[in-house]
Amino acid sequence: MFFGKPKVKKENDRVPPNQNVTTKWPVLHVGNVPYYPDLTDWDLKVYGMVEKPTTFTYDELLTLPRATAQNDIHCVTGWSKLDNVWEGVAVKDIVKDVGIHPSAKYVLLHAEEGWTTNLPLEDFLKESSLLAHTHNGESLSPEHGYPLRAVVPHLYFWKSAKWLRGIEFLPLETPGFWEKNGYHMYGDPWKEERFSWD
Ligand SMILES: Nc1nc2c(c(=O)[nH]1)N[C@H]1C(S)=C(S)[C@@H](COP(=O)(O)O)O[C@H]1N2
Ligand SMILES: [Mo]
Repeated sequence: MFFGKPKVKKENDRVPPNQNVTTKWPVLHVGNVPYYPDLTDWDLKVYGMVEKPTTFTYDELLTLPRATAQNDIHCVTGWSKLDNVWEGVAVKDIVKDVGIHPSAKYVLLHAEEGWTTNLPLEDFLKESSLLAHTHNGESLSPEHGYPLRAVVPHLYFWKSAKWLRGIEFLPLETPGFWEKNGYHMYGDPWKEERFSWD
């Protein structure tokens, strides 16, 4: 009799090299946690190499189809957290009507206080990328990115900008905050692309 490989991935196959699984959720960022007593002053700008630059209010964002995703996150400092359930908006729904110009090849995500991170357009547009407002059934806490954060689970978690306020489409790759400070331009956890010299 033939027994196939088990369908469920073993935990080992899910944890990239030199990462440790935690059930806690560490808080990591530079700068201050922004607080929003109400969201009337909040918006999300989608701009750069697009036909129709668009500004979303929070209410407008909530009218878009609701996306749910389950994934694992891997922080460059060595912790991984498995089976996160996120709710929010799929990237493809945010960019649907903005008309990304064919010469746009990269994205720079802009957060509060001018914090940025860069990634290739193709990676941002991946099916698994989303803009999340909810984690494991609860609204994001201020520390984890309320009201909206990016979640790009296939790259190290520093690419997942908390307190997201802008999505800029660019023809050339522009390093973001950590990328300027020695982190890898791409950041594949399976290849351990932690630093620019890796
Ligand atoms: N705006 C902003 N987003 C950020 C960061 C930051 O400093 N500022 N740090 C990144 C890093 S290094 C990591 S590991 C994750 C941590 O997210 P968490 O605090 O929700 O675990 O957020 C990323 N997003
Ligand atoms: Mo990180």
